[in-house]
Amino acid sequence: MAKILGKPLNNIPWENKPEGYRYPVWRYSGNPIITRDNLFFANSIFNSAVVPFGDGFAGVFRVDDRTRDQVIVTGFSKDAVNWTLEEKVIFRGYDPRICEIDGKYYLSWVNLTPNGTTIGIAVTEDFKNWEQKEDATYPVARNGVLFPRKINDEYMLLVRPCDRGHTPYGDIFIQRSKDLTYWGNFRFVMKPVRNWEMTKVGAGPTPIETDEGWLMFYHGVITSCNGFTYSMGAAILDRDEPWKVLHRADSFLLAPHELYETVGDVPNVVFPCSALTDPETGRIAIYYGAADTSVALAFTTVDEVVNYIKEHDMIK
Ligand code: BMA
Repeated sequence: MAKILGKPLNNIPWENKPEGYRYPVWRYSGNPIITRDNLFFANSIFNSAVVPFGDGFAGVFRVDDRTRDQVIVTGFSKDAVNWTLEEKVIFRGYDPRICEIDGKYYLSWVNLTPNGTTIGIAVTEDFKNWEQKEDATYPVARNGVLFPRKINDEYMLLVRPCDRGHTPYGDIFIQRSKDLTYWGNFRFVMKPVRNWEMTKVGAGPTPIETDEGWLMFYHGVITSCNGFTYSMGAAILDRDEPWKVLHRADSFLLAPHELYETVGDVPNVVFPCSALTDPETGRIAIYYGAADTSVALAFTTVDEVVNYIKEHDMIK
C-alpha cells in the first residue's frame, strides 16, 4: 500500500471510479468545471492550479482574454469544484502552478519577456499581495514546477528549456536554489521515450510526496499530421535526489477522449497543472486544462496510480 505524505485533506472533490472502468485515472462526471463563460473578459480559461487555503481552496487560473493576451487571475472555492474567479489580473503569462512551502504560497508560471518566456516566481500569504522574485531561468523556458518543500535545504524546480515557438522538442530538468534567487546544480530528469510523448515532455502538478518517492504527473506530446496531441503520464522520482527516476509508466494515464478534450481552441489537449491529495484516504484529484478552452477534473488514488506505474514500468 503506497502512502501519500502530508496533511489530511478530507474535503477534496471526489467521485468513485465508475463500475467496469479499468484505467487508473477517471474523469469527474460534471466536467468541465470551469468554462470560458466563467469570466466576462475571457476567450478561454484552462491550464490552472489550485491549493488548500483557509477553510477552502484558492487557485491561479490561466485566462486568454478577448485580445488573446495571456494572463493569470486568482479564484476561490469552498468545495474546489465551484469556483469564483476574480477579474483582477495578477500577472501576464500562462500555465501557472502553485504550492505551499512553510505557510507561504509560491506561484511559478511562464512569464512573458521581450526576449522569450522565462519561469516567473512570486510568493503570497493571502492571494491578494504578491511579491515577485527574480525569474528562475533565462529565456527560453516553460513548465516550471516547484517541489512543495526544500530537499536537503534546497528549493527544487522542474523546468523544460524550449524555443520561442511551439517547441518541437523538450526534456525535463531540475535546478536547485538555497534562496529562490540563485539557481544551479542543474540535473537532467527525463526525455521522451514512448510514441505518445515522443515530441516533448513537461512537468505537470506540484510533485506529490509518497513513501515510494515523488509522484510526478507530466504531459507528453505526440505530433501527428493534425498537429500536437497532449496526454498525461506519470513517474516516481527519488525522494532525496529527485532527478533519479525510479519508476515510469510506459503508457499515458489520461489522453484526449471526451468532447471537451478533443474540441476547443486547441483540440486534443489534456494538460495537468495541479492536484489535491488526501493522505488518509489516498485520494488524488487532478486539475487539467482541456483543449486550451476549459478546466476539468480527474481522480485516482495513490495505490491505483503507483500500482499502474509499477505494472507498466519502463525503468528496469
Ligand atoms: C503549450 C502551452 C500550453 C498549451 C499547449 C497546447 O505550448 O502553450 O499552455 O496548453 O501548448 O496548446
